[in-house]
Amino acid sequence: PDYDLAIRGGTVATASDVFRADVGIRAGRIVAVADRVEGAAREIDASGLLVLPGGIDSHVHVSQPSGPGIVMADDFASATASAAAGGNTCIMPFALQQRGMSLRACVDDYVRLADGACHIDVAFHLIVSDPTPEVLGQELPALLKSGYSSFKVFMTYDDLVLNDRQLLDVFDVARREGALVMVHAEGYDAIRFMTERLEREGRTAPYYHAVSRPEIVEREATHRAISHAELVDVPIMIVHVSGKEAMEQIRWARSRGLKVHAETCPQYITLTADDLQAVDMDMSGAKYVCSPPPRDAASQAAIWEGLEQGVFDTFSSDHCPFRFDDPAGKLTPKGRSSFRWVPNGIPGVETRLPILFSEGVSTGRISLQRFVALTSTNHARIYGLYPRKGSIAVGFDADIALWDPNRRETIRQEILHHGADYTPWEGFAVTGWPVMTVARGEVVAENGRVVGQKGFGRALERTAPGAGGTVL
Ligand code: DUC
Ligand code: ZN
Ligand code: ZN
Ligand code: ZN
Repeated sequence: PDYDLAIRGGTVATASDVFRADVGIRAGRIVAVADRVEGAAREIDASGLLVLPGGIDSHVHVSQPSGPGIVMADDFASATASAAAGGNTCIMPFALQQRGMSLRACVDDYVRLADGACHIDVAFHLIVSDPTPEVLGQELPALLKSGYSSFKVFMTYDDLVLNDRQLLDVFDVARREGALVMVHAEGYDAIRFMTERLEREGRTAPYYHAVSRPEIVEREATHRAISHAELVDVPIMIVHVSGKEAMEQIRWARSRGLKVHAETCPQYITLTADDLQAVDMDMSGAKYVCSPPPRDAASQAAIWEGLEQGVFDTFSSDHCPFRFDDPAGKLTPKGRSSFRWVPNGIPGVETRLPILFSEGVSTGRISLQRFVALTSTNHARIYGLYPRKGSIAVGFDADIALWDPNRRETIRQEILHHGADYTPWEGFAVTGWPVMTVARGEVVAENGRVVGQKGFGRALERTAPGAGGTVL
């Protein structure tokens, strides 16, 4: 046969077009996109379905150390299984440098953990937490040259925060190496000040996590990151933008011609700080503790505007899963004593795409093309995976998700594949669902079942950011 697989009769969407076509696949690659593709060893009938580039989730945390006694709920096997079931064909987790350790040694650890475990492809970003002369002078430049072309820095957290001088130093390395810096923009000192005041007042329930880091704190750090990036002349990505305040800074930066990219996440269009209040301010609010915290209705509306108008390049999950009812998760003894110690993060790699499809495409807020751009193509372009991943065209990896645009589902923990014991979207009704995921030509998930092999997914090397076309 001419093809290993043909996906026939569906409606193909890319970031620019929607059209009727069959897709022919050989040796894991797309080799034909045409009116009729015949003579395949296997055919999949996609009539009535959308044929979309597999989701790329460029912001996912897997197996990251998260504090004493705390265990992240997903390893590479469960994270990639969950991602595949949710219509994704590639995730981009972080290789975290722990203070006092070599960056290279940390990267090697993550690659070892991922090896043989992944259902779909992964491509690592770095996290730099300890920019020693050795890291700035040798390790980081070498890694940025060798296929790790983006790294994240934090402006808060005791174990991760970089001061302004350190930010400028790592930005400067990124500029020299043509790398992209992802910035967690929340201000450390302001959060400490707010946290200590709340604790003195006895306000320690999970809800006060949101009060301790209001939008002002995010706006200030976003402005500072942008200013430092302008000084150094380096492109940055402001990750997990939660609301209108930080968005104003991003618009301002762009109006000055600065290369500032922006990402947002499902929690900022669907959750609010009120979700952290839970019932009687009990500990169940901890299920929604993430950073930045979800805001209010006005910020949700602003985020939607940004998704529609192109303020945001990427829509990622920021999957950062902890079990709820578990002393190694949200309910550590210390976490019960104050929000300050509740691990920050929520699971979402499997629900990201259905939430945006339903709330965005099914409601008519965004086009199908924009959905594809926000969930796949722009991730590939910005992070150096294009033109290998991120579209449906001849020569690309056969990374494809089939969607039933009319299928109604209710998100529930019992249908998900992640390692967490809850979903923040329990009971959330959606219209539109990924019914099959094909990764490099192999069916890896089908109708809620993960059918692919652990170890099929590979760790990918990347080219320089934006090498595959316009950086948006
Ligand atoms: N930042 C993230 O990007 N993810 C989870 C927690 C955090 O602070
Ligand atoms: Zn972050
Ligand atoms: Zn951009
Ligand atoms: Zn994150």
